[in-house]
Amino acid sequence: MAVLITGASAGFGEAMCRSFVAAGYYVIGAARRIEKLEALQAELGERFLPLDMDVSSTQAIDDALQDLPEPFNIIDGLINNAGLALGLDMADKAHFDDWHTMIQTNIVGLTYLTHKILPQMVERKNGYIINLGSIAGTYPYPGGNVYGASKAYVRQFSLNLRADLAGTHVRVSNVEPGLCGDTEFSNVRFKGDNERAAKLYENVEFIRPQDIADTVLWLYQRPAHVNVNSIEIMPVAQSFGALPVHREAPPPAPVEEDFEQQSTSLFQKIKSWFK
Ligand code: 8X3
Repeated sequence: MAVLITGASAGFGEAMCRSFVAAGYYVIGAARRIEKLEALQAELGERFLPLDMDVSSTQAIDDALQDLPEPFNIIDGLINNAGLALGLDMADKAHFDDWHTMIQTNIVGLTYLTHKILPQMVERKNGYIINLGSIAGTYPYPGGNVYGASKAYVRQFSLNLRADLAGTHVRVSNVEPGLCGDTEFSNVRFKGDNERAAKLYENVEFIRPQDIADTVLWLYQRPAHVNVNSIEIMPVAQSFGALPVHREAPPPAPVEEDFEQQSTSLFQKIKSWFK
């Protein structure tokens, strides 16, 4: 029996692989960058299986999951961690390709993998799906457009799975982190503008991958009768602001004289001509 963790080559995923192996689980770490996973395997040993998988491609998911060796072929934990944000432009300036990639990875990939693994969990009446959502799925912010919408999907999908899975003993949680550093998240979002990415974390005590890995492992180790539906985590340094209100003075109303005033002023004018 194993736990499958996507996005395992860096950040949250990598930290989760270490934590879960250290806790005694068999872990499949899935990602596109196989060389990073192999380095992780050299460190973690035989409890860790590197899996070359691009979650944005349903075909790649099918291919990767064929012929998993024992004991990795029985997956009782699925941690849908792979996902990305691309760009922070306003909706009218954003690139559709970026929107498409986010939808394909954060929504389609996560949904397809869940659809693929879920039946075996239901059949065995045992399983746990932990999705990585985001505070962006609850709180809108400028430039969050499709990224936030994709995480709102993950949030609602997680809750709807709970509704469908009643009586199956399969658990589902949505983990919703806020500002997290020491990951590639912002470097990817800003497309390699590492200076801009670094600025976001300047003088901020941010959440770290290990904080998320600790939380996910804690969830996984709750007793079988406990389901934490969602868990929202922010650094203490991050909080909420007032909702902005755009104010614009109305244009001055045209001055309309009434008929009596108009005729009086016209009469005065004509009178003045004969003076
Ligand atoms: C990451 C958190 O605030 O950058 O999902 O959207 S945020």
